[in-house]
Amino acid sequence: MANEAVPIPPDLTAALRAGRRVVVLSGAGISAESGVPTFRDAQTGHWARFRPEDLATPEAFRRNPKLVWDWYAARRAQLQRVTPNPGHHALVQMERRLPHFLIATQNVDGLHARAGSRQVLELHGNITRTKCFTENLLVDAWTDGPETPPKCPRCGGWLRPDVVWFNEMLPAAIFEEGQAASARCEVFLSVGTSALVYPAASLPLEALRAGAVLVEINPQPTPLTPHATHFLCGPSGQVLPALVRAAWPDAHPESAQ
Ligand code: BJW
Repeated sequence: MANEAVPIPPDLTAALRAGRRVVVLSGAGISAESGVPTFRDAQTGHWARFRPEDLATPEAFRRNPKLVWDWYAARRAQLQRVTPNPGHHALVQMERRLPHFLIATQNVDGLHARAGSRQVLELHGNITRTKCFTENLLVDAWTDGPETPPKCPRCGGWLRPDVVWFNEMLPAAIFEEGQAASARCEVFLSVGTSALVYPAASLPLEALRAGAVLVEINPQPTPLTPHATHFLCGPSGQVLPALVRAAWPDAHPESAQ
């Protein structure tokens, strides 16, 4: 893993200081330093222990709704024990200094908002929300009965987390906003994502096609790396604060303030 010494390209620092339009695509890696497991990292990722087709598809939920509900309930409980890390905080500092700044996150953990980021598109939903599997409507409250998952108070269907599983469409308006912002931005940061899951992984490519500088921040190369203008190799909890400090030396990017 790279460390604090990761060199920050001067043209990138200058672009940030000049207030260029910035879009960030974040993935599970940005929350790794908060203690939230990624999906595809060997040993520690969810998919090292479980098969996605058993837990993260509508078919899996139909087959074994209790298994899927319990897995998400355990992840929700774990999220209550973690806090945003310096990578999340650095993006808050960036947003405060840039007139056009947007985070499109694949994460369902809500940590960007908890850190204080305001312009956040949740492409894959949010694990703390619950909706009806039958009618797709959000549900705020329900009565726990003998069965798991609990039932929708309106129609009696199963309840499920409001996240996007494989073979499901992303929320259309949210994804379209991400696409439009990507096509307009001047700097695109792809942070902590394996860039394997579509359509989210198409956003950096759209930005590049439209002429943006593409910056990837990740301790490992990904399929996006050969396309990146700059590959800043290292954990986002170190690289993002270093980037903010290089652009705005008066900033204190590690903290929540
Ligand atoms: C660090 C770090 C540190 C570590 N600092 N970095 C064949 C080809 C192309 C596409 C498809 C295909 N077959 C099927 C598809 C479509 C499919 C897809 O893309 N599949 C690919 C896997 C092949 N996509 C879909 O199904 C999507 N819907 C769709 O396409 O709709 C149209 C359609 C409708 C009907 C039928 C068919 C199509 C929906 C995708 C939904 C993804 N859902 C999940 C679960 C969400 C809920 C939950 O949390 O449980 O989203 S899967 C999982 O992957 C999760 C993530 O958001 C997503 C992306 O993962 P991410 O964030 O990149 O994490 P990792 O673990 O992969 O990577 C972590 C990275 O961090 C690594 O690079 C590390 O190195 C790095 N890292 N520590 C910085 N400290």
